[in-house]
Amino acid sequence: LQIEADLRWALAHGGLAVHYQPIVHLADARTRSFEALVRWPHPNHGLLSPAEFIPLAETLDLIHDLGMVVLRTVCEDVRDWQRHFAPAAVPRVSVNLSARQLARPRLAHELLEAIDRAGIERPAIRFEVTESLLAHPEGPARQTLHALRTAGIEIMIDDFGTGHSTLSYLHTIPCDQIKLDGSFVRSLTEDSRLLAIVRHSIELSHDLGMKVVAEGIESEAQRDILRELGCDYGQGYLFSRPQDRARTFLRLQQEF
Ligand code: G
Ligand code: G
Ligand code: MN
Ligand code: NA
Repeated sequence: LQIEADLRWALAHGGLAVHYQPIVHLADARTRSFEALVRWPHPNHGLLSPAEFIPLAETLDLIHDLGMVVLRTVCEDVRDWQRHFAPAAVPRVSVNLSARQLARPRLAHELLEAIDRAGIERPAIRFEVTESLLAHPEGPARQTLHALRTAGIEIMIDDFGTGHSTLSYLHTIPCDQIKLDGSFVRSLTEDSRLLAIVRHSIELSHDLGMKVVAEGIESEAQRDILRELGCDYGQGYLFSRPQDRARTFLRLQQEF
């Protein structure tokens, strides 16, 4: 298939792009960190979203290569930003890890090596993992998360609330923050039961010593409710869409 050949080519020749979406303090809307989101500017099909090619990369067993390309790109961008701005002022960047990638026994070593090679401090990078991946608490994924945290790297639980085992893993899993799935945010203003679930999820996370990011915030009404509920951070089109490296640089210039 042509698309498969194209993906292999893009991976080997710098054909993927990483965009950055700000995660802001809900209190004052200042950028607190970024989520790295991969894009594929395809010569014939336009800018492809990861939903369109991550499954293909997994099928072709290219997901680890893709993940390492994204991580190396992010590390280079962070190093570049740290040269231009005070390193302490440069927000951390979270990188998504897929379930298939987390099954690799030596993953933690490979990730840490990439970060160290770039010459940036380890805590500059964070990783996001989906909670469905944590359903089976033993195995390499869990060891990888432990090893990363021991090395000073924070773990964020992505799409929180959409899995089937939220309460059963939460007390044992090594993580620092949760990202409340956008599906909870979307109907927050009309649904009092949803409101109760979100309120208690935030309270539960705080009791466990974790901060909360709400994803998919598109309206001021959603932001105001989440702020009232004590949610720490927000991400969504209300604040900013994911932006390319150049626009992200301009944002840093304006804010820091
Ligand atoms: O905007 P959005 O279309 O960027 O992302 C769609 C999905 O792709 C999300 O679930 C997101 O977590 C995932 N995703 C984005 N970038 C990456 C990446 O670099 N690696 C992996 N494994 N998933 C990613
Ligand atoms: O699975 P994950 O949570 O990493 O996916 C994040 C996805 O959500 C990306 O595709 C990103 O582009 C998208 N996204 C970010 N902000 C918003 C938003 O405010 N509304 C919607 N609908 N999607 C968003
Ligand atoms: Mn994510
Ligand atoms: Na997310």
